[in-house]
Amino acid sequence: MADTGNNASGSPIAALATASGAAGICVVRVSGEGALEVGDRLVQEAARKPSRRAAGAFFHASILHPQTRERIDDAVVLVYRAPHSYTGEDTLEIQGHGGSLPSRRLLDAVLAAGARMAEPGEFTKRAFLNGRLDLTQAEAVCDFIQAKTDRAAHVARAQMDGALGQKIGHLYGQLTCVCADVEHVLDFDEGELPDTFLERIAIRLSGLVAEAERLAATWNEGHLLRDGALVVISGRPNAGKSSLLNALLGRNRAIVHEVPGTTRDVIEEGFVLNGIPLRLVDTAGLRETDNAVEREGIGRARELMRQADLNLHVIDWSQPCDGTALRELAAMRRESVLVVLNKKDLPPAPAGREVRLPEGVPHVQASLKTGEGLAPLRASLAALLGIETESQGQPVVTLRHLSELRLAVERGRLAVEALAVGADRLVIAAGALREAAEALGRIVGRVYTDDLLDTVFNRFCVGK
Ligand SMILES: Nc1nc2c(ncn2[C@@H]2O[C@H](COP(=O)(O)OP(=O)(O)O)[C@@H](O)[C@H]2O)c(=O)[nH]1
Ligand SMILES: [Mg+2]
Repeated sequence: MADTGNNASGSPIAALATASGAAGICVVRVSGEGALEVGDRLVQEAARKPSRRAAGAFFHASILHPQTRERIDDAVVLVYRAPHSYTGEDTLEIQGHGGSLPSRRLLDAVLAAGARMAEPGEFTKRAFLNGRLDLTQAEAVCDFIQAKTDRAAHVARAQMDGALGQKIGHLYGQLTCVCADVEHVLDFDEGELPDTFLERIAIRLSGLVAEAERLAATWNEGHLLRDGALVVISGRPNAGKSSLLNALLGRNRAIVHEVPGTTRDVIEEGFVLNGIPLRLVDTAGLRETDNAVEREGIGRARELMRQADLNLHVIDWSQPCDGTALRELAAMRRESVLVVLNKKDLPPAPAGREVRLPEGVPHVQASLKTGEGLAPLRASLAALLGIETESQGQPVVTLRHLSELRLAVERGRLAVEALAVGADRLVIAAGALREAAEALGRIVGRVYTDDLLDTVFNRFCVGK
């Protein structure tokens, strides 16, 4: 446990804040106690020493290497003073010319002037420790940088503004109140308690548990927004798998050919559906074969099918149903498959040999040649992935948040049950409520350990 309200400054850290490589400018950021003095050792002109400048000042200066006195570059220097900076510490931003060598030389000079290289996410970690943002806001910074779609960026931006942190913070506050009430009741004699007192606490608590459950249910969307969904196209050779990839992408990415076994390797393309990034994969057709290359391709296909968030299993409805396609289907998890009955422009297989799907398997009919059925196919795909609506800006949780929410829900329910039994279970209820509150506290970082901070900030890049 720790108090995040203090304004502690660490020793000065530095990192390149911009990506390395050819660019107009690069920004080296220095933060911590003594950051401005690090700047003093770099700036040549006596009148422009950063420690003598007011907060918000920016000026042009010649940058010298503090030991060799070599002129490194000229730069624009920005001065921030604690607590009014990203980290809450004294901070300098030095904007030099871009390019990998100039930026490396500038960073080297800054390190030689007394800063140490920052660890991944250390600037944001210091911002958290100085109470500039809560843990969910810090995590959102990383999500925002890594966002692959507008929708993901929008959700991350809202989380940076505190959308999730406020909800969790509110729940945490309420739960702490309930916990205090229960602990308060512990001091009473049983006869002194109003009849419905425990009942009223239990009702309040049930509402909080339901709210935690609602938040936990946003995990699927959060996972898809952050990690994307793996959608694997499978089926027998010539069923129309490559045609499906092309149709969804809207361009001829994969070779479509009447010769069975054309696609042997795995073809993967990015694709956005309702603001969710999808990894769409076309695979080798599933069949028995002596060809070693094709067999390898089929092996890879099966591996991907196991990992898929959704399998699009293509079946040619004009061909007599063969047992293999249905056996493949039976081996897939029901909730992760959508069958595409393709070639609807052709007559069906002869009577008695039509494709008959097992009861309850989600399926759509289409002709990937004419494009018929593509819109319902997209809609079913979205529905099965649980992304049919664009719930813009709703907070969505991560796996870390989910496991804490689950713990809170579990302990919350335990407390509700204990309250229902009555006064002799109050100690159990109070203990469960404390654990529930702590779980929520860890989500926003009101309660934390070094291990928790490591888990959160190790995902970051250096310089953020
Ligand atoms: N008539 C008809 N032919 C199709 C349809 N979809 C694909 N084909 C044809 O079926 C053959 C195999 O298609 P392809 O996409 O390469 O199948 P894959 O082996 O499963 O990747 C090609 O000659 C396609 O033109 C369709 O809806 N109707
Ligand atoms: Mg193919």
